[in-house]
Amino acid sequence: MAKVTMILPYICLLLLLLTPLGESAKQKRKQPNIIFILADDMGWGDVSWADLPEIPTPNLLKLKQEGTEMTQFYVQSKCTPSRAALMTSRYAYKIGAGSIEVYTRDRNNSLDQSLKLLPEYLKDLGYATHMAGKWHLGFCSKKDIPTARGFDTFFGSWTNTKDHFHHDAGGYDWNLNDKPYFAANGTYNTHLITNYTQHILTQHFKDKATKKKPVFFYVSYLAPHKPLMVPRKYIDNTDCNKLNKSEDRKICCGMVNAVDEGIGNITATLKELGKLNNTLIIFTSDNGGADVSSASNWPLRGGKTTVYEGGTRARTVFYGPKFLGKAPKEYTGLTHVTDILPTLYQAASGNTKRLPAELDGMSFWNKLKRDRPTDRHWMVYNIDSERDLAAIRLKNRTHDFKLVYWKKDRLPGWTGEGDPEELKYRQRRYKAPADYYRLFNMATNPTELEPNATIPDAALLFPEVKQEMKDKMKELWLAEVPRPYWADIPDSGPGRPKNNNGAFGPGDCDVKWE
Ligand SMILES: *[C@@H]1O[C@H](CO)[C@@H](O)[C@H](O)[C@H]1NC(C)=O
Ligand SMILES: *[C@@H]1O[C@H](CO)[C@@H](O)[C@H](O)[C@H]1NC(C)=O
Ligand SMILES: *[C@@H]1O[C@H](CO)[C@@H](O)[C@H](O)[C@H]1NC(C)=O
Ligand SMILES: *[C@@H]1O[C@H](CO)[C@@H](O)[C@H](O)[C@H]1NC(C)=O
Ligand SMILES: *[C@@H]1O[C@H](CO)[C@@H](O)[C@H](O)[C@H]1NC(C)=O
Ligand SMILES: *[C@@H]1O[C@H](CO)[C@@H](O)[C@H](O)[C@H]1NC(C)=O
Ligand SMILES: *[C@@H]1O[C@H](CO)[C@@H](O)[C@H](O)[C@H]1NC(C)=O
Ligand SMILES: *[C@@H]1O[C@H](CO)[C@@H](O)[C@H](O)[C@H]1NC(C)=O
Ligand SMILES: [Ca+2]
Repeated sequence: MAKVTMILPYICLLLLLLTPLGESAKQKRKQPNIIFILADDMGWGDVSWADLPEIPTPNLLKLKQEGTEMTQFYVQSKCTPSRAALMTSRYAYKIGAGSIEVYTRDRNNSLDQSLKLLPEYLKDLGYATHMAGKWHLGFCSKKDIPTARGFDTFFGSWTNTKDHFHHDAGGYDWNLNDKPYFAANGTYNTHLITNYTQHILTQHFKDKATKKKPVFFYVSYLAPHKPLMVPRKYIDNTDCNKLNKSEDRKICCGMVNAVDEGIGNITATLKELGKLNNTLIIFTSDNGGADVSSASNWPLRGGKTTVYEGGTRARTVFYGPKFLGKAPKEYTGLTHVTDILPTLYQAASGNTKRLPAELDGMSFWNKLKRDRPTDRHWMVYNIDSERDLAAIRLKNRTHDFKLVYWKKDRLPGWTGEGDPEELKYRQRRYKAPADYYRLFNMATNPTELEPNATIPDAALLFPEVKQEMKDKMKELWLAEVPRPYWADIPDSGPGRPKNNNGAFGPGDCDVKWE
C-alpha cells in the first residue's frame, strides 16, 4: 500500500507527459490573436491606394505593405446579409437573410438561433472573444445578442444608427453587454469602438487570469455608413479638405480617415503590449460603397445592394507576418466572406474536418500561406427571389466567368466622382437583354463593361459557358430560403424605447405578445 502511494506521483507525471494535454498546450502557443476589423459601406475607391487615391488611409496602407492584400475577396452586398455570412459561414440566401428588410429593429426578426457562430467556434479552441461596434443581427430576444451568441463582452449598437454621436436609431442604441450605456451619448462611435478595443486588449494581456489565452476581437465600425458625420478635424486637418469634391465626399473621406486612425491606435496598443507580432489583423468592409454616402467604388461597377463588383468586392487586408508564411503581397485566390469562419478556425489550430459539412465557406488558410489558388470553383454573389436577381461566379485555371441575372429594367452603371464628362458615361444605366442573363469574362473584363463594338460579348463568344452557368444558377436557386414572416413588435414590448428609458433593449421576443 505504502509503495503504491509512493509511485503514484510518478505514474501521474508519466501520464501527464504522454497525454494529448502536452500536445494541445504546444498548439495553443501557436494560436494567433485575431483582430477582425470591419468597415461599413466602404467603397473600393475609398483607400489611399485606389485608382483615384483621394482618401488618406496611412495605417491601412502600412498593414497592406507589411501584410497581404486579398484582391479577390467578396462579401454580400448589404450589411446584415454580410454579417450573417461572416458569423455563420453560410450564404445569406440560404438562411433567409439574402434579401432586403432583414433584421430590422421593429420586427421579431433575428439571426437563426440554431446556427453556431464564429466566436463560439473560437471559444471551443480556447479563445477569449470580444466585440465592439455594429451588430445588426437582431436583438428581439435576450438570446439574440452578441453576449448570448459567443462573445464574452460587447460594446456597441444593436442596429444601425441615424446619428454617429448620439447613437439615435429612433431610440438610444449604444450598449455595454446587454444594457444601454448612456455615458456614450455625445462621443463619436469610431472613438468609442477604438477606445474600448484598446482598453479590453490591455486588460486582457495584463490580467494574470486571461493573459495566456489568445483573443478574438470583432471590431465593427459604423463608418462611412450614412449619415455622413465626423468630427471636423478629420476633414480640416487632413488631405480630405483639399479634395475638389462635394462636401459629402469630404465628410466620407473624414469618416474613413478616422477609422484609419482607429486602426493605427489599436495596432499601437498591440505593439506596446508586445503582442503585435502574435496577432493576425484582418480588415475588410461588409459591402461596397453606397451612392448616398458619396463613397466611390471606381473603377468597379455598381455599389451597395447590387450584385456587381462595386457592391461585393471589398478592400481586404491580412496582416500577421509571423503567421502568413509565403503569402504574397497580393493574393489573387477567389475568396468569400463565408470562408472567414473555417479559415480563422484553421489559423487558430482547429481541425476543419470537425466543422459541419453544410457550411458554405472553405478554409483558404493553407492556400494563402503557400500562395496557391483556392479550391473555390463556384461562388454565389447572391440569389434573391424577392428582388428577382442573382449572380454567380465560375473560376478555375482556365475559366473565370460571372453570370448576372437581373430583371430590373435599367441596370446600374459606374459611380464615383470623376470629371463631369466621364461621370455622364459612368452614370449611364443599361437595359437588360431579352433573356435577362449576362455573361462577363472576368479575366478580360473585371469591371463588367457592357459589350459594344470594341468590347466583345462574352455570352456570344462562350455560349456553352453561359448555358452551363444558367443551369448551375437554377440548381443553386433551389437552396434559397426566403425570409420568414416577421410581425411588428407591439408597443408594449419591454425593449421598446418608451418602456426602456429611451433606449432599445433586448427582450421583446421573450414576453408573451397580446
Ligand atoms: C443624448 O444626448 C442628446 C443631446 O444632448 C439628447 O438630446 C438626448 O436626449 C440624449 N439621449 C438620451 C437617451 O439620453
Ligand atoms: C476609454 O475606455 C475606458 C474604459 O472603458 C474609459 O474609462 C474611458 O473613459 C474611455 N475614454 C474615452 C475617451 O471614451
Ligand atoms: C474643381 O472641380 C470643378 C468641377 O467639378 C472644376 O471646374 C474646377 O476647375 C476644379 N478646381 C480645381 C482647383 O481643380
Ligand atoms: C487615437 O489616439 C489618439 C491619441 O490618444 C486620440 O487622440 C484619437 O482620438 C484616437 N483615435 C481614435 C479613432 O480613437
Ligand atoms: C514579439 O515581440 C516581443 C516584444 O517586442 C518580444 O518580446 C517577443 O519575443 C516577440 N515574440 C515573437 C514570437 O516573435
Ligand atoms: C473549368 O471549368 C470549365 C467549365 O466547367 C471546364 O470546361 C474546364 O474544363 C475547367 N478547367 C479546368 C482546368 O478544370
Ligand atoms: C466601348 O466601351 C468602352 C468602355 O468604356 C469605351 O472605352 C469604348 O470607346 C466603347 N467603344 C465604342 C465603339 O463605343
Ligand atoms: C414572429 O411573430 C410571428 C407572429 O407572432 C410568428 O408567427 C413568427 O413565428 C415569429 N417569427 C419569429 C422569427 O420569431
Ligand atoms: Ca454595410
